[in-house]
Amino acid sequence: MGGMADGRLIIGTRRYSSWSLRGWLVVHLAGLDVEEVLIPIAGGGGTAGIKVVSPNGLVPYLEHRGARVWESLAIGEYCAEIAPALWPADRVARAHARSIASEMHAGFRPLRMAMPMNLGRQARPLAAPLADDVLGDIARIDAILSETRATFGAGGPYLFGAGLTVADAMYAPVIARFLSYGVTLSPVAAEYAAALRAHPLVVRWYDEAAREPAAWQLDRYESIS
Ligand SMILES: N[C@@H](CCC(=O)N[C@@H](CS)C(=O)NCC(=O)O)C(=O)O
Repeated sequence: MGGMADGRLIIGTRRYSSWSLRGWLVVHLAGLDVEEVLIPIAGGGGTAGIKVVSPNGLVPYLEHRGARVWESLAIGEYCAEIAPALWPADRVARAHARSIASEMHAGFRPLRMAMPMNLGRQARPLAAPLADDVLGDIARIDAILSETRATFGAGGPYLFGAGLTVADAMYAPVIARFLSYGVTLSPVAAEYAAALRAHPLVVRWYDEAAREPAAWQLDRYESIS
């Protein structure tokens, strides 16, 4: 507590908390001065410490200069008010960015269940064949990434060019899953995945995850073969 920060960002275990990564990215991209509070997650929505601080019982949760913001996409919108470059400047590009960000926020449950984010897992495919709904999710995400890069990405390596947007932050965890589980992507999507993984903030998140104590690791994720 204390210090001169403008608020706090509550996140979960970096190794697993895919939604926290989204919120953390947009807060850092917007340059908010907030204290970071990490509550190790118990998995399966059962973390008592998160339930008592966050309105929806989930992380990420942001408190900033009187504003209380939960749900990662709402945190993205809040940060984009402070740093408008978090959405593309062009109206048509911005409409596309909002659409794909919402699609990620609301969907792809089969993929999420089959491939939980685990930053300690590296390029190791699942032992069992992928179900059709998981394959469908992968194909749709690959198409989103490829089409967005081809249509809007000419100015740089990210979805909308030179800088990360809220949309990139929303897709960062699924990229981490693809890398962890060795999912084969089309060349354009694979190139984007590599660029996002190499972004300094993503590198920092992975480095900090690697330094988390082994006691925070959860068998339910580590035992997935
Ligand atoms: N729709 C929410 C989802 C947030 C969410 O599911 N967070 C998980 C961790 S990634 C959580 O807080 N789980 C609590 C727990 O495991 O106890 C958002 O966009 O922020």
